Amino acid sequence: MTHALYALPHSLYSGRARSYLIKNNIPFQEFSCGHESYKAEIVAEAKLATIPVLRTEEGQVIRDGAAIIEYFEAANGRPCLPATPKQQIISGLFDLIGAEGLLRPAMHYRWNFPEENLSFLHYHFFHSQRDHPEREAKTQYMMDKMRYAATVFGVTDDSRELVETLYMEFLLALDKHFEQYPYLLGWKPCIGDFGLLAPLFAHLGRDPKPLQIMQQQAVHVYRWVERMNRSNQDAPECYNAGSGFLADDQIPDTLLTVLRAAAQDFLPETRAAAQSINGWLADNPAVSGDRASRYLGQNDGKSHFVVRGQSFETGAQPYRFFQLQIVQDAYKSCDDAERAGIETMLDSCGLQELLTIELDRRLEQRDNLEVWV
Ligand SMILES: N[C@@H](CCC(=O)N[C@@H](CS)C(=O)NCC(=O)O)C(=O)O
Repeated sequence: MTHALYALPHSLYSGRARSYLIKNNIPFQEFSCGHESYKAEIVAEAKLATIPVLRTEEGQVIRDGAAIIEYFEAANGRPCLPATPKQQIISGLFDLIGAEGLLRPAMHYRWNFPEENLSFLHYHFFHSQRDHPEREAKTQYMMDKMRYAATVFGVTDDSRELVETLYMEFLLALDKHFEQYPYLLGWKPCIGDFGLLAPLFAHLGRDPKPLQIMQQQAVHVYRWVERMNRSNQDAPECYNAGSGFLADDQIPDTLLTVLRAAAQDFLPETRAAAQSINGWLADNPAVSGDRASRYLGQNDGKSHFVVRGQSFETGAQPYRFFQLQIVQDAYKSCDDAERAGIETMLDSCGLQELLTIELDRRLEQRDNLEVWV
Protein backbone atom coordinates (compact mmCIF):
# COMPACT_ATOMS: atom_id res chain seq x y z
CA MET A 1 0.00 0.00 0.00
CA THR A 2 1.27 3.47 -0.84
CA HIS A 3 0.48 6.71 1.04
CA ALA A 4 -3.09 7.93 0.37
CA LEU A 5 -3.75 11.67 0.29
CA TYR A 6 -7.39 12.68 0.72
CA ALA A 7 -7.59 16.04 -0.97
CA LEU A 8 -9.28 18.03 -3.73
CA PRO A 9 -7.82 20.04 -6.60
CA HIS A 10 -9.59 23.24 -5.50
CA SER A 11 -8.88 22.89 -1.77
CA LEU A 12 -6.55 25.50 -0.32
CA TYR A 13 -4.85 23.40 2.33
CA SER A 14 -4.62 20.32 0.09
CA GLY A 15 -2.24 22.19 -2.23
CA ARG A 16 0.26 22.66 0.58
CA ALA A 17 0.51 18.96 1.49
CA ARG A 18 0.39 17.76 -2.12
CA SER A 19 3.25 20.03 -3.14
CA TYR A 20 5.37 18.79 -0.22
CA LEU A 21 4.88 15.18 -1.32
CA ILE A 22 5.66 16.02 -4.95
CA LYS A 23 8.75 18.08 -4.15
CA ASN A 24 10.13 15.44 -1.81
CA ASN A 25 9.50 12.57 -4.22
CA ILE A 26 7.19 10.79 -1.81
CA PRO A 27 4.91 8.46 -3.79
CA PHE A 28 1.21 8.83 -3.04
CA GLN A 29 -2.19 8.22 -4.50
CA GLU A 30 -4.76 11.00 -4.26
CA PHE A 31 -8.41 10.34 -3.36
CA SER A 32 -11.33 12.74 -3.22
CA CYS A 33 -12.98 13.29 0.14
CA GLY A 34 -16.08 12.14 -1.75
CA HIS A 35 -14.52 8.65 -1.94
CA GLU A 36 -16.48 6.18 0.18
CA SER A 37 -13.37 5.24 2.18
CA TYR A 38 -13.09 8.83 3.48
CA LYS A 39 -16.37 8.65 5.37
CA ALA A 40 -16.13 4.95 6.15
CA GLU A 41 -12.51 4.70 7.28
CA ILE A 42 -10.85 8.09 7.61
CA VAL A 43 -13.08 10.64 9.34
CA ALA A 44 -13.39 8.74 12.64
CA GLU A 45 -9.61 8.73 13.00
CA ALA A 46 -9.10 12.18 11.52
CA LYS A 47 -11.57 13.55 14.15
CA LEU A 48 -12.67 16.41 11.89
CA ALA A 49 -13.95 16.10 8.33
CA THR A 50 -11.35 18.41 6.80
CA ILE A 51 -8.83 17.87 4.04
CA PRO A 52 -6.00 17.20 3.52
CA VAL A 53 -5.74 13.92 5.41
CA LEU A 54 -2.98 11.40 4.83
CA ARG A 55 -3.23 7.66 5.42
CA THR A 56 0.37 6.54 5.56
CA GLU A 57 1.45 3.29 4.00
CA GLU A 58 1.50 1.83 7.53
CA GLY A 59 -2.13 2.89 8.02
CA GLN A 60 -1.65 5.89 10.33
CA VAL A 61 -4.19 8.68 9.71
CA ILE A 62 -2.85 12.26 9.88
CA ARG A 63 -5.21 15.21 9.57
CA ASP A 64 -3.88 18.72 8.88
CA GLY A 65 -1.47 19.89 6.20
CA ALA A 66 1.16 21.12 8.66
CA ALA A 67 1.00 17.82 10.58
CA ILE A 68 1.43 15.83 7.35
CA ILE A 69 4.53 17.85 6.49
CA GLU A 70 5.87 17.55 10.04
CA TYR A 71 5.46 13.75 9.87
CA PHE A 72 7.81 13.51 6.90
CA GLU A 73 10.16 16.27 8.07
CA ALA A 74 10.70 14.48 11.39
CA ALA A 75 11.25 11.14 9.65
CA ASN A 76 13.68 12.39 7.00
CA GLY A 77 16.10 14.77 8.73
CA ARG A 78 14.09 17.97 8.07
CA PRO A 79 15.02 18.52 4.40
CA CYS A 80 12.83 21.64 4.08
CA LEU A 81 13.76 23.43 7.31
CA PRO A 82 16.64 25.89 6.91
CA ALA A 83 19.35 25.29 9.51
CA THR A 84 20.22 28.95 10.18
CA PRO A 85 18.28 31.30 12.49
CA LYS A 86 17.00 34.10 10.24
CA GLN A 87 16.07 31.74 7.42
CA GLN A 88 14.24 29.51 9.89
CA ILE A 89 12.17 32.47 11.11
CA ILE A 90 11.44 33.66 7.57
CA SER A 91 10.38 30.17 6.54
CA GLY A 92 8.03 29.90 9.54
CA LEU A 93 6.56 33.35 8.89
CA PHE A 94 5.72 32.56 5.28
CA ASP A 95 4.19 29.27 6.39
CA LEU A 96 2.00 31.17 8.84
CA ILE A 97 1.09 34.02 6.50
CA GLY A 98 0.31 31.60 3.69
CA ALA A 99 -1.86 29.34 5.83
CA GLU A 100 -3.66 32.11 7.74
CA GLY A 101 -2.92 35.56 6.37
CA LEU A 102 -4.11 35.35 2.78
CA LEU A 103 -7.51 33.79 3.40
CA ARG A 104 -9.27 37.08 2.80
CA PRO A 105 -8.08 37.64 -0.79
CA ALA A 106 -8.32 33.89 -1.47
CA MET A 107 -12.00 33.83 -0.52
CA HIS A 108 -12.77 37.18 -2.14
CA TYR A 109 -11.32 36.32 -5.53
CA ARG A 110 -13.05 32.92 -5.45
CA TRP A 111 -16.55 33.93 -4.42
CA ASN A 112 -17.07 37.54 -5.49
CA PHE A 113 -16.55 37.07 -9.23
CA PRO A 114 -19.36 34.65 -10.18
CA GLU A 115 -19.38 35.62 -13.84
CA GLU A 116 -15.80 34.45 -14.26
CA ASN A 117 -15.64 31.70 -11.64
CA LEU A 118 -19.01 30.08 -11.08
CA SER A 119 -19.08 27.32 -13.69
CA PHE A 120 -15.48 26.38 -12.85
CA LEU A 121 -16.33 26.21 -9.15
CA HIS A 122 -19.53 24.28 -9.79
CA TYR A 123 -17.56 21.62 -11.68
CA HIS A 124 -15.24 21.13 -8.75
CA PHE A 125 -17.81 21.18 -5.96
CA PHE A 126 -20.12 18.87 -7.94
CA HIS A 127 -17.38 16.34 -8.56
CA SER A 128 -16.38 16.38 -4.89
CA GLN A 129 -19.72 14.63 -4.26
CA ARG A 130 -20.48 11.03 -4.96
CA ASP A 131 -23.12 10.33 -7.60
CA HIS A 132 -26.33 10.20 -5.56
CA PRO A 133 -29.82 11.74 -5.86
CA GLU A 134 -28.96 14.70 -3.61
CA ARG A 135 -25.75 15.51 -5.47
CA GLU A 136 -26.79 18.92 -6.84
CA ALA A 137 -28.44 19.99 -3.57
CA LYS A 138 -25.32 19.00 -1.64
CA THR A 139 -23.17 20.89 -4.15
CA GLN A 140 -25.21 24.06 -3.61
CA TYR A 141 -25.08 23.59 0.17
CA MET A 142 -21.28 23.30 0.16
CA MET A 143 -20.87 26.29 -2.15
CA ASP A 144 -23.15 28.41 0.04
CA LYS A 145 -21.22 27.35 3.12
CA MET A 146 -17.91 28.43 1.59
CA ARG A 147 -19.38 31.66 0.20
CA TYR A 148 -20.49 32.48 3.72
CA ALA A 149 -17.00 31.66 5.03
CA ALA A 150 -15.64 34.54 2.92
CA THR A 151 -17.58 36.96 5.12
CA VAL A 152 -16.20 35.31 8.27
CA PHE A 153 -12.73 36.19 6.98
CA GLY A 154 -13.77 39.83 6.70
CA VAL A 155 -14.71 40.35 3.05
CA THR A 156 -17.67 42.73 2.83
CA ASP A 157 -18.91 45.27 0.28
CA ASP A 158 -17.12 47.93 2.31
CA SER A 159 -13.80 46.13 2.61
CA ARG A 160 -13.43 44.49 -0.81
CA GLU A 161 -11.60 47.41 -2.41
CA LEU A 162 -8.96 47.41 0.31
CA VAL A 163 -8.73 43.60 0.22
CA GLU A 164 -7.85 43.90 -3.47
CA THR A 165 -5.37 46.74 -2.93
CA LEU A 166 -3.54 44.85 -0.20
CA TYR A 167 -3.43 41.68 -2.27
CA MET A 168 -2.03 43.49 -5.30
CA GLU A 169 0.68 45.14 -3.20
CA PHE A 170 1.60 41.73 -1.81
CA LEU A 171 1.48 39.99 -5.19
CA LEU A 172 3.63 42.56 -6.98
CA ALA A 173 6.23 42.51 -4.20
CA LEU A 174 6.33 38.71 -4.36
CA ASP A 175 6.69 38.89 -8.12
CA LYS A 176 9.86 40.97 -7.71
CA HIS A 177 11.26 38.31 -5.42
CA PHE A 178 10.56 35.39 -7.75
CA GLU A 179 12.09 37.38 -10.60
CA GLN A 180 15.35 36.91 -8.72
CA TYR A 181 15.06 33.43 -7.19
CA PRO A 182 12.88 30.41 -7.99
CA TYR A 183 11.97 29.79 -4.31
CA LEU A 184 11.66 31.95 -1.18
CA LEU A 185 15.10 31.15 0.17
CA GLY A 186 16.95 30.44 -3.00
CA TRP A 187 17.16 27.28 -5.01
CA LYS A 188 14.86 24.84 -3.26
CA PRO A 189 11.57 25.13 -1.36
CA CYS A 190 11.48 25.61 2.41
CA ILE A 191 8.50 24.98 4.73
CA GLY A 192 7.40 28.56 4.05
CA ASP A 193 7.03 27.90 0.32
CA PHE A 194 4.51 25.15 1.04
CA GLY A 195 2.41 27.29 3.41
CA LEU A 196 2.47 30.18 0.96
CA LEU A 197 1.35 27.91 -1.84
CA ALA A 198 -1.90 27.07 -0.03
CA PRO A 199 -3.78 30.27 -1.02
CA LEU A 200 -1.68 31.00 -4.10
CA PHE A 201 -2.43 27.68 -5.80
CA ALA A 202 -5.98 26.38 -5.32
CA HIS A 203 -7.66 29.79 -5.18
CA LEU A 204 -5.47 32.65 -6.36
CA GLY A 205 -3.41 30.70 -8.90
CA ARG A 206 -6.15 28.50 -10.32
CA ASP A 207 -9.66 30.03 -10.16
CA PRO A 208 -10.26 31.91 -13.45
CA LYS A 209 -10.48 35.50 -12.15
CA PRO A 210 -7.38 35.60 -9.91
CA LEU A 211 -5.46 33.27 -12.25
CA GLN A 212 -5.79 35.87 -14.98
CA ILE A 213 -4.53 38.59 -12.64
CA MET A 214 -1.54 36.45 -11.66
CA GLN A 215 -0.70 35.48 -15.24
CA GLN A 216 -0.99 39.03 -16.52
CA GLN A 217 0.55 40.95 -13.64
CA ALA A 218 2.79 38.54 -11.74
CA VAL A 219 4.21 36.00 -14.16
CA HIS A 220 7.09 35.08 -11.83
CA VAL A 221 4.62 34.16 -9.10
CA TYR A 222 2.63 32.15 -11.63
CA ARG A 223 5.77 30.25 -12.61
CA TRP A 224 6.53 29.55 -8.94
CA VAL A 225 3.02 28.10 -8.53
CA GLU A 226 3.68 25.80 -11.49
CA ARG A 227 7.12 24.96 -10.17
CA MET A 228 5.80 24.02 -6.74
CA ASN A 229 3.69 21.32 -8.36
CA ARG A 230 6.59 19.70 -10.20
CA SER A 231 9.12 17.35 -8.69
CA ASN A 232 12.19 18.85 -10.38
CA GLN A 233 13.66 22.28 -9.64
CA ASP A 234 11.88 23.65 -12.74
CA ALA A 235 13.86 26.87 -13.03
CA PRO A 236 15.13 26.95 -16.62
CA GLU A 237 14.88 30.74 -16.62
CA CYS A 238 17.73 30.87 -14.07
CA TYR A 239 20.84 30.36 -16.16
CA ASN A 240 23.11 30.12 -13.09
CA ALA A 241 20.81 28.23 -10.77
CA GLY A 242 22.34 26.98 -7.55
CA SER A 243 21.09 24.28 -5.21
CA GLY A 244 19.88 24.40 -1.61
CA PHE A 245 19.08 27.48 0.46
CA LEU A 246 21.05 30.73 0.10
CA ALA A 247 24.40 30.68 1.89
CA ASP A 248 25.28 32.46 5.16
CA ASP A 249 21.74 32.87 6.45
CA GLN A 250 21.14 35.43 3.70
CA ILE A 251 17.68 36.99 3.43
CA PRO A 252 17.04 38.82 0.15
CA ASP A 253 15.65 42.36 0.60
CA THR A 254 12.86 41.43 -1.79
CA LEU A 255 11.47 39.04 0.85
CA LEU A 256 11.45 41.74 3.50
CA THR A 257 9.45 43.93 1.12
CA VAL A 258 6.92 41.10 0.72
CA LEU A 259 6.64 40.74 4.50
CA ARG A 260 6.17 44.50 4.87
CA ALA A 261 3.21 44.28 2.51
CA ALA A 262 1.77 41.25 4.34
CA ALA A 263 2.15 42.94 7.73
CA GLN A 264 -0.43 45.62 6.81
CA ASP A 265 -3.39 43.51 7.87
CA PHE A 266 -1.67 40.44 9.30
CA LEU A 267 -0.22 42.19 12.32
CA PRO A 268 -3.34 44.10 13.45
CA GLU A 269 -5.48 41.01 12.87
CA THR A 270 -3.14 38.82 14.91
CA ARG A 271 -3.02 41.37 17.73
CA ALA A 272 -6.82 41.59 17.76
CA ALA A 273 -7.31 37.82 17.55
CA ALA A 274 -4.99 37.25 20.53
CA GLN A 275 -6.95 39.76 22.57
CA SER A 276 -10.24 38.16 21.60
CA ILE A 277 -9.10 34.59 22.31
CA ASN A 278 -7.43 35.54 25.60
CA GLY A 279 -10.70 37.18 26.67
CA TRP A 280 -12.55 34.00 25.75
CA LEU A 281 -10.04 31.87 27.67
CA ALA A 282 -10.49 34.05 30.76
CA ASP A 283 -14.25 33.44 30.67
CA ASN A 284 -13.97 29.78 29.64
CA PRO A 285 -11.01 28.28 31.51
CA ALA A 286 -9.81 25.27 29.52
CA VAL A 287 -8.62 22.01 31.04
CA SER A 288 -5.44 20.60 29.53
CA GLY A 289 -6.42 18.50 26.52
CA ASP A 290 -9.63 20.45 25.80
CA ARG A 291 -10.17 20.95 22.13
CA ALA A 292 -9.24 24.37 20.75
CA SER A 293 -12.05 24.61 18.22
CA ARG A 294 -11.54 26.46 14.97
CA TYR A 295 -14.03 29.10 16.02
CA LEU A 296 -14.47 29.51 19.70
CA GLY A 297 -17.97 29.29 21.18
CA GLN A 298 -19.77 28.79 17.87
CA ASN A 299 -18.38 31.79 16.08
CA ASP A 300 -18.60 34.38 18.84
CA GLY A 301 -14.83 34.88 19.02
CA LYS A 302 -14.32 37.92 16.80
CA SER A 303 -11.31 40.09 16.00
CA HIS A 304 -11.91 43.78 15.34
CA PHE A 305 -9.15 45.78 13.70
CA VAL A 306 -8.63 48.71 11.37
CA VAL A 307 -6.35 48.94 8.32
CA ARG A 308 -5.96 52.27 6.52
CA GLY A 309 -9.16 53.52 8.06
CA GLN A 310 -11.18 50.44 7.07
CA SER A 311 -12.72 48.35 9.90
CA PHE A 312 -12.65 44.59 9.74
CA GLU A 313 -14.46 41.98 11.80
CA THR A 314 -13.13 38.45 11.41
CA GLY A 315 -13.38 35.08 13.16
CA ALA A 316 -10.61 34.65 15.74
CA GLN A 317 -9.08 31.22 15.20
CA PRO A 318 -6.65 29.56 17.61
CA TYR A 319 -4.91 27.78 14.72
CA ARG A 320 -3.07 31.00 13.73
CA PHE A 321 -1.37 30.88 17.14
CA PHE A 322 -0.43 27.22 16.85
CA GLN A 323 1.60 28.21 13.79
CA LEU A 324 2.90 31.41 15.39
CA GLN A 325 4.18 29.40 18.38
CA ILE A 326 6.49 27.51 16.02
CA VAL A 327 8.10 30.79 14.93
CA GLN A 328 8.31 32.08 18.49
CA ASP A 329 9.83 28.80 19.74
CA ALA A 330 12.51 29.00 17.03
CA TYR A 331 13.29 32.59 18.11
CA LYS A 332 13.46 31.62 21.79
CA SER A 333 15.89 28.79 21.05
CA CYS A 334 18.43 31.24 19.55
CA ASP A 335 21.33 32.84 21.42
CA ASP A 336 21.37 36.56 22.24
CA ALA A 337 23.23 37.66 19.09
CA GLU A 338 20.95 35.62 16.86
CA ARG A 339 17.86 37.01 18.56
CA ALA A 340 19.12 40.57 18.09
CA GLY A 341 19.62 39.85 14.37
CA ILE A 342 16.09 38.46 14.06
CA GLU A 343 14.60 41.44 15.91
CA THR A 344 16.35 43.92 13.62
CA MET A 345 15.21 42.00 10.56
CA LEU A 346 11.57 41.86 11.69
CA ASP A 347 11.61 45.47 12.82
CA SER A 348 12.59 46.45 9.28
CA CYS A 349 9.40 44.89 7.93
CA GLY A 350 7.01 45.87 10.70
CA LEU A 351 6.63 42.39 12.17
CA GLN A 352 8.74 42.48 15.33
CA GLU A 353 5.66 42.52 17.55
CA LEU A 354 4.80 39.02 16.28
CA LEU A 355 7.59 37.69 18.49
CA THR A 356 5.65 38.66 21.61
CA ILE A 357 1.94 38.32 20.77
CA GLU A 358 0.91 35.22 22.72
CA LEU A 359 -2.17 33.42 23.88
CA ASP A 360 -2.43 32.82 27.62
CA ARG A 361 -2.44 29.06 26.92
CA ARG A 362 -0.20 27.08 24.61
CA LEU A 363 -1.61 24.91 21.86
CA GLU A 364 -0.57 21.45 20.75
CA GLN A 365 -1.72 18.95 18.14
CA ARG A 366 -2.75 15.71 19.84
CA ASP A 367 -4.47 12.85 18.18
CA ASN A 368 -5.33 14.94 15.08
CA LEU A 369 -6.83 17.87 17.02
CA GLU A 370 -5.50 21.18 18.28
CA VAL A 371 -5.85 21.18 22.06
CA TRP A 372 -5.00 23.56 24.91
CA VAL A 373 -1.90 22.40 26.78
N1 LIG B 1 -5.75 23.22 9.69
C1 LIG B 1 -6.22 22.39 8.60
C2 LIG B 1 -7.38 23.08 7.91
C3 LIG B 1 -7.97 22.22 6.81
C4 LIG B 1 -9.20 22.84 6.18
O1 LIG B 1 -9.85 23.74 6.74
N2 LIG B 1 -9.53 22.32 4.98
C5 LIG B 1 -10.70 22.79 4.28
C6 LIG B 1 -10.51 22.57 2.79
S1 LIG B 1 -9.22 23.55 2.13
C7 LIG B 1 -11.86 21.92 4.69
O2 LIG B 1 -11.75 20.72 4.76
N3 LIG B 1 -13.00 22.54 4.96
C8 LIG B 1 -14.20 21.83 5.24
C9 LIG B 1 -14.82 22.25 6.52
O3 LIG B 1 -14.23 23.05 7.24
O4 LIG B 1 -15.90 21.73 6.82
C10 LIG B 1 -5.07 22.12 7.63
O5 LIG B 1 -4.15 22.94 7.56
O6 LIG B 1 -5.06 21.07 6.98
